[in-house]
Amino acid sequence: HVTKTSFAARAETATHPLSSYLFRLMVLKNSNLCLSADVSTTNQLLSLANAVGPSIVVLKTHYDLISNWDYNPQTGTGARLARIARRHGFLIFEDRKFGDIGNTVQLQYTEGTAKIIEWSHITNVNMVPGKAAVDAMADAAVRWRERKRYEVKTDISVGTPRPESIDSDCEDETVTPIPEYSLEVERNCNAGRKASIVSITTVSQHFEPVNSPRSYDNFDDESLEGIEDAPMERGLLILAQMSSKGNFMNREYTDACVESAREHKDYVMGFIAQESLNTEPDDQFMTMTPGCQLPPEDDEDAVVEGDGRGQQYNTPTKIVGLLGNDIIIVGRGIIFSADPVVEAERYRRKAWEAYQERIAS
Ligand code: 5BU
Repeated sequence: HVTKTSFAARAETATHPLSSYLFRLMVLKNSNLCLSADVSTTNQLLSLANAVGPSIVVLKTHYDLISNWDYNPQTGTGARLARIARRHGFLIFEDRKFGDIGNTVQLQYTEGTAKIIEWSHITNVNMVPGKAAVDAMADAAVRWRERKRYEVKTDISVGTPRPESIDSDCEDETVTPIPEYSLEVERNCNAGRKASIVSITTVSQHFEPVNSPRSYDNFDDESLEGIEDAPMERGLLILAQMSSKGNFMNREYTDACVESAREHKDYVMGFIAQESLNTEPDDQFMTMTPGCQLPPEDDEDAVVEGDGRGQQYNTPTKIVGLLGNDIIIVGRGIIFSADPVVEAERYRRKAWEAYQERIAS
Protein backbone atom coordinates (compact mmCIF):
# COMPACT_ATOMS: atom_id res chain seq x y z
CA HIS A 1 0.00 0.00 0.00
CA VAL A 2 2.78 2.40 -0.91
CA THR A 3 1.19 5.71 -1.82
CA LYS A 4 2.69 8.00 -4.42
CA THR A 5 0.51 10.92 -3.38
CA SER A 6 2.56 13.91 -2.25
CA PHE A 7 2.53 15.21 1.30
CA ALA A 8 1.21 18.52 -0.07
CA ALA A 9 -1.80 16.77 -1.60
CA ARG A 10 -2.37 14.72 1.55
CA ALA A 11 -2.39 17.95 3.60
CA GLU A 12 -5.47 18.96 1.63
CA THR A 13 -7.38 15.72 2.15
CA ALA A 14 -6.29 14.75 5.69
CA THR A 15 -9.25 14.31 8.01
CA HIS A 16 -7.36 15.35 11.14
CA PRO A 17 -6.37 19.05 11.45
CA LEU A 18 -3.06 18.14 13.12
CA SER A 19 -2.19 15.73 10.30
CA SER A 20 -2.94 18.43 7.80
CA TYR A 21 -0.70 20.83 9.74
CA LEU A 22 2.06 18.23 10.00
CA PHE A 23 1.99 17.48 6.25
CA ARG A 24 2.33 21.22 5.55
CA LEU A 25 5.22 21.44 7.99
CA MET A 26 6.91 18.51 6.23
CA VAL A 27 6.65 20.25 2.88
CA LEU A 28 7.87 23.54 4.31
CA LYS A 29 10.87 22.03 6.10
CA ASN A 30 11.58 19.29 3.52
CA SER A 31 11.59 16.90 6.41
CA ASN A 32 9.94 13.64 7.39
CA LEU A 33 12.21 13.10 10.36
CA CYS A 34 11.17 12.53 13.97
CA LEU A 35 13.89 12.65 16.60
CA SER A 36 13.48 10.26 19.49
CA ALA A 37 14.99 12.42 22.23
CA ASP A 38 15.86 9.63 24.65
CA VAL A 39 18.10 11.62 27.00
CA SER A 40 18.27 11.79 30.79
CA THR A 41 17.85 15.38 31.95
CA THR A 42 15.66 18.39 31.22
CA ASN A 43 18.64 20.39 30.04
CA GLN A 44 19.78 17.72 27.61
CA LEU A 45 16.23 17.44 26.27
CA LEU A 46 15.72 21.17 25.77
CA SER A 47 19.17 21.82 24.25
CA LEU A 48 18.81 18.87 21.90
CA ALA A 49 15.31 20.01 20.87
CA ASN A 50 16.57 23.50 20.25
CA ALA A 51 19.65 22.39 18.31
CA VAL A 52 17.95 19.80 16.10
CA GLY A 53 14.63 21.69 15.83
CA PRO A 54 15.22 23.05 12.31
CA SER A 55 15.72 19.52 10.87
CA ILE A 56 12.72 17.75 12.37
CA VAL A 57 8.93 17.84 12.19
CA VAL A 58 8.24 15.73 15.27
CA LEU A 59 10.13 15.32 18.53
CA LYS A 60 9.37 12.12 20.39
CA THR A 61 9.77 12.03 24.16
CA HIS A 62 9.73 9.46 26.94
CA TYR A 63 9.11 11.91 29.75
CA ASP A 64 9.76 9.16 32.32
CA LEU A 65 13.38 8.83 31.19
CA ILE A 66 14.06 12.39 32.36
CA SER A 67 15.42 12.29 35.91
CA ASN A 68 14.51 15.89 36.76
CA TRP A 69 11.31 16.43 34.78
CA ASP A 70 9.66 19.57 36.17
CA TYR A 71 5.90 19.05 36.39
CA ASN A 72 4.87 22.69 36.73
CA PRO A 73 2.25 23.25 34.00
CA GLN A 74 3.34 26.82 33.29
CA THR A 75 7.11 26.79 33.80
CA GLY A 76 8.02 23.09 33.80
CA THR A 77 9.77 20.86 31.26
CA GLY A 78 6.64 20.18 29.16
CA ALA A 79 5.76 23.87 28.86
CA ARG A 80 9.35 24.82 27.97
CA LEU A 81 9.57 22.08 25.37
CA ALA A 82 6.24 23.22 23.89
CA ARG A 83 7.70 26.73 23.46
CA ILE A 84 10.77 25.39 21.64
CA ALA A 85 8.45 23.30 19.45
CA ARG A 86 6.51 26.41 18.58
CA ARG A 87 9.64 28.39 17.75
CA HIS A 88 11.07 25.80 15.39
CA GLY A 89 7.82 24.40 14.08
CA PHE A 90 7.65 20.78 15.18
CA LEU A 91 5.10 18.67 17.04
CA ILE A 92 5.74 16.89 20.32
CA PHE A 93 4.92 13.21 20.54
CA GLU A 94 5.03 11.56 23.97
CA ASP A 95 5.65 7.86 23.32
CA ARG A 96 3.68 6.85 26.42
CA LYS A 97 2.14 3.68 24.93
CA PHE A 98 -0.95 3.89 27.14
CA GLY A 99 -2.27 0.39 27.80
CA ASP A 100 -4.97 -0.02 30.41
CA ILE A 101 -8.75 0.15 30.82
CA GLY A 102 -10.42 3.24 29.34
CA ASN A 103 -10.96 5.07 32.61
CA THR A 104 -7.34 4.66 33.72
CA VAL A 105 -5.78 5.76 30.43
CA GLN A 106 -8.04 8.80 30.42
CA LEU A 107 -6.75 9.84 33.85
CA GLN A 108 -3.12 9.03 32.98
CA TYR A 109 -3.47 11.16 29.85
CA THR A 110 -4.99 14.22 31.45
CA GLU A 111 -4.19 14.10 35.16
CA GLY A 112 -1.51 12.93 37.54
CA THR A 113 2.01 14.28 37.57
CA ALA A 114 2.77 14.79 33.90
CA LYS A 115 -0.57 15.98 32.44
CA ILE A 116 0.64 14.76 29.06
CA ILE A 117 -2.31 16.21 27.14
CA GLU A 118 -1.24 19.74 28.11
CA TRP A 119 2.16 19.74 26.40
CA SER A 120 2.20 16.84 23.94
CA HIS A 121 0.38 17.26 20.63
CA ILE A 122 0.50 13.56 19.90
CA THR A 123 0.63 10.43 22.02
CA ASN A 124 0.13 6.73 21.39
CA VAL A 125 -1.81 3.79 22.70
CA ASN A 126 -1.14 0.08 22.88
CA MET A 127 -4.43 -1.51 21.91
CA VAL A 128 -3.91 -4.85 23.65
CA PRO A 129 -6.53 -3.95 26.33
CA GLY A 130 -9.09 -3.34 23.55
CA LYS A 131 -10.69 -0.50 21.63
CA ALA A 132 -12.18 1.13 24.74
CA ALA A 133 -8.79 2.70 25.47
CA VAL A 134 -8.94 4.61 22.17
CA ASP A 135 -12.58 5.60 22.75
CA ALA A 136 -11.71 6.94 26.21
CA MET A 137 -8.72 8.93 24.97
CA ALA A 138 -10.73 10.39 22.08
CA ASP A 139 -13.36 11.46 24.59
CA ALA A 140 -10.72 13.07 26.84
CA ALA A 141 -9.27 14.96 23.87
CA VAL A 142 -12.67 16.38 22.89
CA ARG A 143 -13.22 17.63 26.42
CA TRP A 144 -9.69 19.06 26.60
CA ARG A 145 -10.22 21.00 23.38
CA GLU A 146 -13.52 22.41 24.57
CA ARG A 147 -11.90 23.46 27.83
CA LYS A 148 -9.00 25.13 26.02
CA ARG A 149 -11.36 27.05 23.74
CA TYR A 150 -13.29 28.15 26.79
CA GLU A 151 -10.08 29.29 28.49
CA VAL A 152 -9.04 31.32 25.49
CA LYS A 153 -12.47 32.93 25.25
CA THR A 154 -12.78 33.73 28.92
CA ASP A 155 -9.16 33.95 30.09
CA ILE A 156 -9.69 31.45 32.85
CA SER A 157 -8.51 27.93 33.29
CA VAL A 158 -10.96 25.32 34.42
CA GLY A 159 -10.06 22.30 36.51
CA THR A 160 -11.21 18.81 35.70
CA PRO A 161 -14.41 18.00 37.58
CA ARG A 162 -13.94 15.63 40.50
CA PRO A 163 -16.36 13.46 42.41
CA GLU A 164 -17.85 15.50 45.25
CA SER A 165 -16.53 13.35 48.07
CA ILE A 166 -12.91 13.87 47.07
CA ASP A 167 -13.16 17.63 47.12
CA SER A 168 -15.36 17.90 50.19
CA ASP A 169 -12.56 18.60 52.66
CA CYS A 170 -10.80 21.21 50.60
CA GLU A 171 -12.11 24.16 52.64
CA ASP A 172 -8.94 24.28 54.71
CA GLU A 173 -6.77 24.53 51.69
CA THR A 174 -5.22 27.92 51.14
CA VAL A 175 -5.26 28.89 47.52
CA THR A 176 -2.80 31.60 46.68
CA PRO A 177 -4.11 34.18 44.23
CA ILE A 178 -1.83 34.85 41.30
CA PRO A 179 -0.29 38.18 42.41
CA GLU A 180 0.41 39.47 38.93
CA TYR A 181 -3.27 39.74 38.18
CA SER A 182 -4.42 40.03 41.82
CA LEU A 183 -7.64 38.29 41.02
CA GLU A 184 -9.57 36.36 43.56
CA VAL A 185 -9.16 32.64 43.03
CA GLU A 186 -12.42 30.91 43.52
CA ARG A 187 -12.47 27.32 44.64
CA ASN A 188 -15.79 25.69 44.38
CA CYS A 189 -15.45 22.78 46.77
CA ASN A 190 -18.79 21.17 46.29
CA ALA A 191 -19.27 21.51 42.59
CA GLY A 192 -19.63 17.76 42.20
CA ARG A 193 -19.37 16.87 38.54
CA LYS A 194 -19.58 20.55 37.58
CA ALA A 195 -16.34 22.14 36.50
CA SER A 196 -14.83 24.33 39.21
CA ILE A 197 -12.57 27.28 38.67
CA VAL A 198 -9.25 26.49 40.29
CA SER A 199 -7.00 29.17 38.93
CA ILE A 200 -7.08 32.27 36.85
CA THR A 201 -4.48 32.74 34.23
CA THR A 202 -4.07 34.63 31.00
CA VAL A 203 -3.98 33.19 27.55
CA SER A 204 -0.36 34.23 27.12
CA GLN A 205 0.75 31.85 29.85
CA HIS A 206 -0.44 28.99 27.69
CA PHE A 207 0.30 30.37 24.29
CA GLU A 208 3.42 32.40 23.84
CA PRO A 209 3.15 35.10 21.17
CA VAL A 210 5.09 34.18 18.06
CA ASN A 211 7.31 37.25 18.12
CA SER A 212 8.31 37.04 21.79
CA PRO A 213 11.99 37.52 22.65
CA ARG A 214 14.03 34.43 21.92
CA SER A 215 16.19 33.08 24.66
CA TYR A 216 18.17 30.61 22.58
CA ASP A 217 21.28 31.98 20.91
CA ASN A 218 21.51 29.77 17.88
CA PHE A 219 17.92 30.14 16.81
CA ASP A 220 17.52 31.41 13.30
CA ASP A 221 14.47 33.65 12.93
CA GLU A 222 14.34 33.01 9.21
CA SER A 223 13.35 29.42 9.81
CA LEU A 224 10.03 30.61 11.22
CA GLU A 225 8.89 32.07 7.95
CA GLY A 226 5.73 30.41 6.75
CA ILE A 227 5.29 28.35 9.90
CA GLU A 228 1.94 29.00 11.45
CA ASP A 229 0.89 27.88 14.93
CA ALA A 230 -0.23 24.31 15.38
CA PRO A 231 -3.99 24.03 15.73
CA MET A 232 -5.30 23.60 19.25
CA GLU A 233 -5.87 19.91 18.73
CA ARG A 234 -4.59 16.61 20.05
CA GLY A 235 -3.88 13.49 18.04
CA LEU A 236 -3.29 9.81 18.65
CA LEU A 237 -1.13 7.20 16.97
CA ILE A 238 -2.16 3.60 17.46
CA LEU A 239 0.67 1.18 18.13
CA ALA A 240 -0.15 -1.24 15.34
CA GLN A 241 3.23 -2.90 14.79
CA MET A 242 6.53 -2.81 16.66
CA SER A 243 10.15 -2.85 15.53
CA SER A 244 11.34 -5.22 18.21
CA LYS A 245 12.27 -8.82 17.52
CA GLY A 246 9.62 -11.44 18.35
CA ASN A 247 6.89 -8.95 19.29
CA PHE A 248 3.35 -10.29 19.63
CA MET A 249 1.56 -7.80 17.40
CA ASN A 250 0.09 -10.21 14.86
CA ARG A 251 -2.16 -9.50 11.88
CA GLU A 252 -5.37 -9.83 13.87
CA TYR A 253 -4.15 -7.22 16.36
CA THR A 254 -2.98 -4.87 13.60
CA ASP A 255 -6.32 -5.19 11.76
CA ALA A 256 -8.18 -4.25 14.95
CA CYS A 257 -5.96 -1.15 15.24
CA VAL A 258 -6.93 -0.07 11.73
CA GLU A 259 -10.60 -0.67 12.50
CA SER A 260 -10.40 1.49 15.62
CA ALA A 261 -8.57 4.25 13.72
CA ARG A 262 -11.38 4.34 11.15
CA GLU A 263 -13.88 4.81 13.98
CA HIS A 264 -12.01 7.89 15.26
CA LYS A 265 -10.82 9.74 12.19
CA ASP A 266 -10.98 13.10 13.91
CA TYR A 267 -8.64 11.97 16.68
CA VAL A 268 -6.46 9.14 15.34
CA MET A 269 -3.79 10.57 13.03
CA GLY A 270 -2.35 7.22 12.11
CA PHE A 271 -0.09 4.46 13.29
CA ILE A 272 3.25 3.51 14.66
CA ALA A 273 3.93 0.69 12.26
CA GLN A 274 6.51 -0.87 10.03
CA GLU A 275 4.46 -0.53 6.83
CA SER A 276 1.68 1.69 5.54
CA LEU A 277 -1.70 0.38 6.73
CA ASN A 278 -3.91 2.45 4.40
CA THR A 279 -5.85 -0.21 2.50
CA GLU A 280 -9.23 1.42 1.79
CA PRO A 281 -9.52 4.38 -0.61
CA ASP A 282 -10.77 6.54 2.28
CA ASP A 283 -7.83 5.79 4.59
CA GLN A 284 -5.84 8.98 5.18
CA PHE A 285 -3.60 7.79 8.01
CA MET A 286 0.06 8.67 8.51
CA THR A 287 2.62 6.07 9.50
CA MET A 288 5.59 6.82 11.72
CA THR A 289 8.26 4.17 11.95
CA PRO A 290 10.88 3.52 14.65
CA GLY A 291 13.79 1.13 14.24
CA CYS A 292 15.78 3.28 11.84
CA GLN A 293 19.53 3.66 11.47
CA LEU A 294 21.95 4.58 8.73
CA PRO A 295 25.34 2.95 8.29
CA PRO A 296 28.24 5.32 9.03
CA GLU A 297 28.89 7.94 6.34
CA ASP A 298 32.33 6.53 5.52
CA ASP A 299 31.02 2.96 5.20
CA GLU A 300 27.68 3.22 3.45
CA ASP A 301 27.52 -0.49 2.59
CA ALA A 302 27.75 -1.60 6.21
CA VAL A 303 24.67 -3.40 7.50
CA VAL A 304 23.04 -2.08 10.67
CA GLU A 305 20.80 -4.82 12.00
CA GLY A 306 20.02 -4.24 15.64
CA ASP A 307 21.19 -3.10 19.05
CA GLY A 308 21.64 -6.50 20.65
CA ARG A 309 18.63 -5.81 22.90
CA GLY A 310 15.80 -6.72 20.58
CA GLN A 311 15.71 -3.54 18.48
CA GLN A 312 15.80 -4.15 14.70
CA TYR A 313 16.87 -1.45 12.26
CA ASN A 314 16.03 -0.54 8.68
CA THR A 315 17.36 2.31 6.55
CA PRO A 316 15.29 5.42 5.69
CA THR A 317 15.29 4.30 2.05
CA LYS A 318 13.65 0.99 2.90
CA ILE A 319 11.24 2.44 5.49
CA VAL A 320 9.98 5.33 3.35
CA GLY A 321 10.66 4.17 -0.20
CA LEU A 322 9.96 0.45 -0.13
CA LEU A 323 7.51 0.08 2.77
CA GLY A 324 5.62 3.34 2.18
CA ASN A 325 5.90 4.83 5.67
CA ASP A 326 5.80 8.61 6.05
CA ILE A 327 8.03 9.60 8.96
CA ILE A 328 11.18 7.92 10.26
CA ILE A 329 11.80 7.90 14.02
CA VAL A 330 15.49 7.99 14.95
CA GLY A 331 17.01 7.96 18.43
CA ARG A 332 20.53 6.68 19.08
CA GLY A 333 21.52 6.98 15.42
CA ILE A 334 21.44 10.75 15.93
CA ILE A 335 21.93 11.25 19.66
CA PHE A 336 25.04 9.09 19.97
CA SER A 337 26.74 10.51 16.90
CA ALA A 338 29.70 12.88 17.18
CA ASP A 339 27.57 15.81 16.02
CA PRO A 340 23.79 15.29 16.42
CA VAL A 341 22.95 18.44 14.42
CA VAL A 342 24.97 17.29 11.40
CA GLU A 343 23.72 13.72 11.74
CA ALA A 344 20.08 14.82 12.01
CA GLU A 345 20.53 16.65 8.71
CA ARG A 346 21.97 13.48 7.12
CA TYR A 347 18.91 11.47 8.24
CA ARG A 348 16.56 14.26 7.14
CA ARG A 349 18.15 14.33 3.69
CA LYS A 350 18.08 10.54 3.23
CA ALA A 351 14.44 10.18 4.33
CA TRP A 352 13.36 13.14 2.20
CA GLU A 353 15.14 11.76 -0.86
CA ALA A 354 13.43 8.41 -0.30
CA TYR A 355 10.06 10.22 -0.20
CA GLN A 356 10.82 12.21 -3.36
CA GLU A 357 11.85 9.06 -5.20
CA ARG A 358 8.69 7.33 -3.98
CA ILE A 359 6.34 9.96 -5.37
CA ALA A 360 8.33 10.28 -8.60
CA SER A 361 8.54 6.56 -9.39
P1 5BU B 1 16.54 4.05 18.72
O1 5BU B 1 17.61 4.60 19.59
O2 5BU B 1 16.44 4.75 17.36
O3 5BU B 1 16.58 2.54 18.61
O4 5BU B 1 15.20 4.45 19.52
C1 5BU B 1 13.94 4.09 19.09
C2 5BU B 1 12.88 4.76 19.92
O5 5BU B 1 11.60 4.40 19.42
C3 5BU B 1 12.88 4.41 21.39
O6 5BU B 1 12.45 5.56 22.10
C4 5BU B 1 11.83 3.32 21.51
O7 5BU B 1 11.17 3.37 22.77
C5 5BU B 1 10.85 3.68 20.42
N1 5BU B 1 10.17 2.56 19.77
C6 5BU B 1 10.82 1.56 19.09
O8 5BU B 1 12.04 1.55 19.02
N2 5BU B 1 10.12 0.57 18.46
C7 5BU B 1 8.77 0.53 18.48
O9 5BU B 1 8.15 -0.34 17.87
C8 5BU B 1 8.11 1.57 19.19
C9 5BU B 1 8.82 2.56 19.81
BR1 5BU B 1 6.31 1.59 19.24
